[in-house]
Amino acid sequence: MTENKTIYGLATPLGRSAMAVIRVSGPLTISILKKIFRPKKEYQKFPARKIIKGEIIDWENNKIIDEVTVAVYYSPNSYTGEDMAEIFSHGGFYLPQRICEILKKAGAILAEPGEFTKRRFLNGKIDLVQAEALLPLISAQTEKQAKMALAQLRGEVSLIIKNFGEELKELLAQTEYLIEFADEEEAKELEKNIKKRIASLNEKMEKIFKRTHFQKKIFQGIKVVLAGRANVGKSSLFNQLLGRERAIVTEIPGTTRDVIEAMIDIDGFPFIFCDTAGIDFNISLIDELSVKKTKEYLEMGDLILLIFDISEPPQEADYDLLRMTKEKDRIIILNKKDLPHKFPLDFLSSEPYLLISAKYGDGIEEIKKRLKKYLQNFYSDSDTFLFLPRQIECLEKALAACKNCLNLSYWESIAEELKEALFNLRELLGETTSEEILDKIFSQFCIGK
Ligand SMILES: Nc1nc2c(ncn2[C@@H]2O[C@H](COP(=O)(O)OP(=O)(O)OP(=O)(O)O)[C@@H](O)[C@H]2O)c(=O)[nH]1
Ligand SMILES: [Mg+2]
Repeated sequence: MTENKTIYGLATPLGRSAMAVIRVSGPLTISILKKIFRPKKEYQKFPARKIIKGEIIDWENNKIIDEVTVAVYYSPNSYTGEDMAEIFSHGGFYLPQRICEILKKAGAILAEPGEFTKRRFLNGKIDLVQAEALLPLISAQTEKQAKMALAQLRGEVSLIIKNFGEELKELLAQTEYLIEFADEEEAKELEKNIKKRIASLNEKMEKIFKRTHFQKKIFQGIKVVLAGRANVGKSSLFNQLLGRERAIVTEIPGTTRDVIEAMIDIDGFPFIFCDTAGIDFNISLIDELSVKKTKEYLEMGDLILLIFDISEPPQEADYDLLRMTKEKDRIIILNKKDLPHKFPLDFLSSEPYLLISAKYGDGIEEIKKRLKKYLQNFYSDSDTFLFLPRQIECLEKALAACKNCLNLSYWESIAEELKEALFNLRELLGETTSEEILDKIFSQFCIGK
């Protein structure tokens, strides 16, 4: 058990910076601090949650290491729930590491990745959904990603899950009463009532579950694949969407070989654009591999921007592309509108399209508008956000068990399914999660988190 050891960890990255933050947590925090920290003012007891000015010293030779400020938190009113200190030192490479060395010499041990948050979780300050939200929050690149993570961190999601759990507990108690005690008259009414409540719970969980698929995608970035024949203007459009010359554009067909990916933020939503090799360019081994890769991206893309050159009649590969992406979400784009049109529109069998000129940046805003609209079908700021695979899997299992109840007639079996549903919701919140899974989750964090 490392739980009652006193740990330290750097909460900020090493490197040139004005400041660094070093955290200490555990029962020896105060005695270690007394050894290594010389405050400007004398204190009987370090005041809680106040900024205390002073120096970090190497007490063995009385050398001053750095001028710092320190904040002290007493158990249970701290991040981890234990006694804690945060040392605000100067940044850079040397000083923060030197202070860590002093902490080690004074008896603290280096924290494992995520150990501060793990202790916070184990001390009951947050549940697992809230703990898991931290990593997405600090790695969020767009407004919506941050919003989704913050909603989890604030406990908004957990509250809803807890309410589902409470409802399941009540249903389970009623079902058990029904099995053990209810007389015939009473049973009829109760059976009806329980089934009705299970159906309603089922509906609520299903509503949330249906949104998780896209929430996961938003969290990871929506993959938009630009596809088309060689030379239709995929890379030109890619660059326009990015607002910079990221991909090489030439008049030579087959310019793009490997897939190029880049993330852009459209109104807070992260889109990962993938520029691909022209699908019809197939003369050498490299081309063959390029085409294979493009096809893989066509499979895994969330949305395809299917690009045709309006200045040329459709070719075999255009038909292939239309067919290959038939089942996918796609936006048809007719490029090079500035040139004479030689592309018959009946080729598209009345599927809507956007007419653009990638070279001159004409029609780009309309594409962005369409992308935003595409996501609005799957996202609302007031959603309940569950977007990590583990979370979705728990909800899915709970929902499946709840659904089973509706098709069962033996009340003993229904009680079992209700227990299974409850177990999975508790798993979601980390109430029944194994040490092994917890270790896996927290090991993805950085040391000082
Ligand atoms: N007139 C005109 N030319 C365009 C337009 N868009 C692209 N082009 C030209 O078409 C040629 C090919 O453009 P790219 O963007 O490299 O086409 P691509 O689809 O990426 O081609 P590959 O990488 O070879 O598959 C270049 O000479 C572009 O300048 C457009 O809207 N109008
Ligand atoms: Mg290209």
